[in-house]
Amino acid sequence: MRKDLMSFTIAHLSALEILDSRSRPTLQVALELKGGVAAIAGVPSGASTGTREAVELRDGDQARYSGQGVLGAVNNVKGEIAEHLIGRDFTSLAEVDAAMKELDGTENKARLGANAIVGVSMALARALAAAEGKPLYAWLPGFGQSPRLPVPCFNVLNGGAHAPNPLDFQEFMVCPLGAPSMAEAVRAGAEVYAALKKRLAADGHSTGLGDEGGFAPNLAEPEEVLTMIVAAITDAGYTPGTDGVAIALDPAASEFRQSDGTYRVNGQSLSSDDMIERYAAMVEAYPIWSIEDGLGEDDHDGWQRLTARLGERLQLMGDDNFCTNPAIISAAIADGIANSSLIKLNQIGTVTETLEAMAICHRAGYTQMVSHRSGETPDTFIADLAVASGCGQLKTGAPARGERVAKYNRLMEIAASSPDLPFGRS
Ligand code: 2PG
Ligand code: MG
Repeated sequence: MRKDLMSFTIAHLSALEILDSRSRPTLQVALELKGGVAAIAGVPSGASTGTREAVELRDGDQARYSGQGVLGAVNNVKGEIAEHLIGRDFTSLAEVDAAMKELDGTENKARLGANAIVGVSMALARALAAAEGKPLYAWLPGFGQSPRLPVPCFNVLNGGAHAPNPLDFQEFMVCPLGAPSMAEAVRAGAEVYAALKKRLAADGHSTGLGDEGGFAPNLAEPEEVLTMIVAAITDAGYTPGTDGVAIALDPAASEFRQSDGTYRVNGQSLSSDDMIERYAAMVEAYPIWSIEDGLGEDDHDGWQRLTARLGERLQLMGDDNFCTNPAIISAAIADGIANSSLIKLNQIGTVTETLEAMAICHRAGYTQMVSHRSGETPDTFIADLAVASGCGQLKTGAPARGERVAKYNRLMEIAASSPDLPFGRS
């Protein structure tokens, strides 16, 4: 076993075009180490993407999947990447990730595709863990935070780019911060979700679902949604707030920022400062503890003012403006922007750089939340990543739809097999 740790060789590498949860093509990567240990990984894909994310390579051939095919990325795994990696001796995942980055040769993995590279990186991490006989969460390297089970943030109501309703804000999450255990936190999420469904139906709203499994009713005013969610938390028998079930928002404001720099919310045109005061009022009226992408990714000065105004009181998280990119996050920290970062593997394109981004946040006192994408596969890598990193927070959609539930179920499985792991925010 020790030998595997010191040095390993990739014997086979392959990829397949599969469908994600939104019926768009993505990659499944299969990797085998010399010695026979094999692993696969499914690559996630976003809809509300930051402009500086690593590039997801799509074929652009309009005759297939309206240009969304990923056969080019598949061929890059089976061709160039496989030729570069197979048969060589490596001693760490970081070495392989660096070798792929170098082979790609661009700043943003645009040549080979971040979707191709991240699939290989994830499959290799899984294979190396298996070769050492460890579960992935116990193998992934930490960086100072000890492993813990994360608070799950359930996206129970979808809008923005994830639903065809008039709601501009993208995500309304319920977070059982006060739950005593992983299993009780999942239970709270599911019970609030069921209570919300009942309320929506009773008020004559649709209970159809958005891309992340949250309801997508015909509501347009964010405060109206918040009122309904607080009522659902109470209906389900929980206390709204950080001692019980609190609310996290991801407005994904880049998506409704206009070319003149204003924000369009339910037909109203708001300046950055209007938005900041709107959030300040929301935080007074509702049990909100975290806001992600409250302003647009290019609204640098607005973000500084938002952080100065509400940063003491709230978790303010960068996503579209941070892109899990160590260099971008370092610059934002220096500029006093946000106090937390969302973490998505495919935004940066390797497991190693993802961990580096988390380490940078940790050193600066920025919290981190591991995240799914709106387009997912049943792959549960992020559940293990959240535990291994010890960041204490994970969002992976509603407690509904197989590709979301798979991650929550994985967390409960880890909790059951490792009863000593602490649970909750760090
Ligand atoms: C986000 C994500 C995940 P997408 O904005 O945080 O919820 O959405 O994957 O569409 O970028
Ligand atoms: Mg986001």
